[in-house]
Order: sequence, then structure tokens, then C-alpha cells
Amino acid sequence: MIVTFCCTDTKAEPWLAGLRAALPEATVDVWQPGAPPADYAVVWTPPQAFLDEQPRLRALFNIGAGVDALLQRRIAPQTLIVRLDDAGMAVQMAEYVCHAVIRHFREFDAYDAAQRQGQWALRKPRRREDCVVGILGLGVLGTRVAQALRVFEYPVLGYSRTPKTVPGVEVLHGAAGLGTLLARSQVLVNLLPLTPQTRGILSRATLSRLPPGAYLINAARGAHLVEDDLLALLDSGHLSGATLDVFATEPLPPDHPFWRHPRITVTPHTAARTLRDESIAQIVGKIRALERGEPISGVVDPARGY
Ligand code: NDP
Ligand code: OXD
Repeated sequence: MIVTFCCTDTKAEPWLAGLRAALPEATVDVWQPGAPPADYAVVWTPPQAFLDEQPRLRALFNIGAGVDALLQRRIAPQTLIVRLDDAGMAVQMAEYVCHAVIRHFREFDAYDAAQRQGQWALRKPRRREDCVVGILGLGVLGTRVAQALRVFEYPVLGYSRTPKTVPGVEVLHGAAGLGTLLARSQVLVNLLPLTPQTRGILSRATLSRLPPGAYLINAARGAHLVEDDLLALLDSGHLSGATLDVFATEPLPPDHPFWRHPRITVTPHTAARTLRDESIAQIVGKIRALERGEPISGVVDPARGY
């Protein structure tokens, strides 16, 4: 069995060592042009040249949850495209979003500012039932985030493409469902995959349907957000602030207005990091299942886009 590693912006050696240890029967190498064709590949934004040289590839394992970049490539229809299926990402995303929601709801930025002034300044408690959190995307990550927010007793609305049930969460879908979620969400969290249907979904048209003073958290993809529309809605006061982990251009350019905006928190695409050991264990488990002829989870539907 040949397993090829073809990941841009990723240090190969530790991945190769982990894959070789877990799959001693396989030949595991970094792709070079002209290398023998692979049975399985571990990839992140691989070049088209790699895919064009793979006549017998059974599965491509993406070392992230989002496959939007991978689906830009031409991939043979018989090759399974497999996303990371949690592998330690969901709990990180739950931490990230809960941190941002709690920081906003409990006004910790205001307490930080008061400390800098040496002021012991109590703020009026806010009503938790007024802090409705709407989550766009109730998949592996969105569902875990919804469950974590429920532990803190925030009312949670969720939005998915198809109807679904998540205990303690009011789940909406369809165009009417989106309108209802937007009208009621004091905090909007985006955890949708980037597809032709969701690109630009965080625009003036949608964000202006949030209640005045609403807060935005985007931890999915930068291309979901129309950045100038966010700036305009913050400047008009319709939105109170935003926490952003992902951007149209990454790294965020040094002169980008988000860096210095007083009501935007920027983090460098770190909400839920790929954890190498967990990812290798999951990928190797799936290779073994495929070799036994068993089905695996996390297979992407290219037509659906996620
Ligand atoms: P999943 O594929 O598990 O879930 C996607 C969810 O979005 C599903 O609930 C799906 O609905 C819903 N959805 C898809 N299209 C639409 C649509 N057109 N309208 C309404 N709902 C829709 O994804 P994950 O939860 O694993 O990840 C989500 C995204 O998070 C990734 O695609 C990636 O871009 C981003 N990400 C960001 C990271 C970071 O560090 N910032 C790290 C990892 C991922 P249904 O349930 O009906 O299928
Ligand atoms: C991912 C990511 O998609 O890191 O996994 O954003």
C-alpha cells in the first residue's frame, strides 16, 4: 500500500513518522512529481499536478474539516474525499465560541478597560434569556458548540440545510428559518461550510436583520463575510462587535482595518486546530476500515460541497 503526504504549509516529518508507525506495512512518503501513484493520500490544498498523477487513488484524507479549497481541484469521481471528523476540533471550537460569547455577554472588555483606569465599576447584570445565540451550521462543530453553550444556559437557535434535532436547541432550516433565526439572535455564530450557497451569507442583507446591538462570531471561512458590510454595520451602531477567526485574505494583511477596529477581535485562524496525533489515528482507522471493505464516516459529497 502506498500512502502519499501532500500538504502545503505543513511540516511533513512528524506526519510521516506518525503515519509510518501506525501503518508499518505501507510505504509512506511526501509526494514528488513522478512518484509512484498512491492508494491513499493525506492532503491539504494539494497541487492539481499531484491529483493528475493518481490513477488508482482510493481516498483523499483532508487534514481539516473544511474541504472548500480541495473541491476547487479536479478529482477523479471514484476517489473518496474524506474530511477530518472532529479529531479533537469540536471541543476547541466549543471553547473558542463560548469564550467569545461569555466575554461579550459578561462585558469583560469593559472590566478590562475599568481595570486599566483603576476603577472598581460594577455593571448591571444582563438577562441570560435575552442573549439568544443563533448558530449557522449544525454539523460536527456547530452541534458541539450548541451543546457547550447550553451548559451555560444560553438560549440557542440552530440553522441547518436539512431538518434535524439537537436536544435543547431550536433548529430551523430553509429561507424562512434563516429569517427567524436572524430576527431573534443577539449573537450570531457562523459555522457553515463554504459552498456556492453560503459564500457571502454574512452580508448587509442578512446582518441587518439581526436585532440592534447584535454581536457576530465568524469561525468558518472568511469568504462567508462581506467585510465592508460588517464595517458599515459596526460604524452605524447596528452591530455591537465581532470576533473573527477567518478572513478573505489570510494572513490578514497588516493594513487591514480589522486589526485596529475597537470593536473587532481578530484571531489568526486558530479556533480549532488540526491535532496531528488525533488526526493520524482517525485517518489510519479509516484506511484500515476501507481495506476491510467497511464504510467510513466523514465522506464528502462533492455535489453538496461539504
Ligand atoms: P459539517 O459539514 O459537519 O456541518 C455543516 C453544517 O452546515 C451542517 O449542519 C449543514 O446542514 C449546514 N449547511 C451546509 N450548507 C448549508 C446551507 N446552504 N444552508 C444551511 N445550512 C447549511 O461541518 P463542520 O461543523 O465540521 O465544520 C464547519 C466549517 O467550519 C468547515 O467547513 C470549515 O470551513 C470551518 N472550520 C473552521 C476552523 C477554524 O479553525 N476556524 C476549523 C475547522 C473547520 P445539514 O446538517 O443539513 O447537512
Ligand atoms: C479546517 C480549518 O477546515 O482548519 O479544518 O479551517
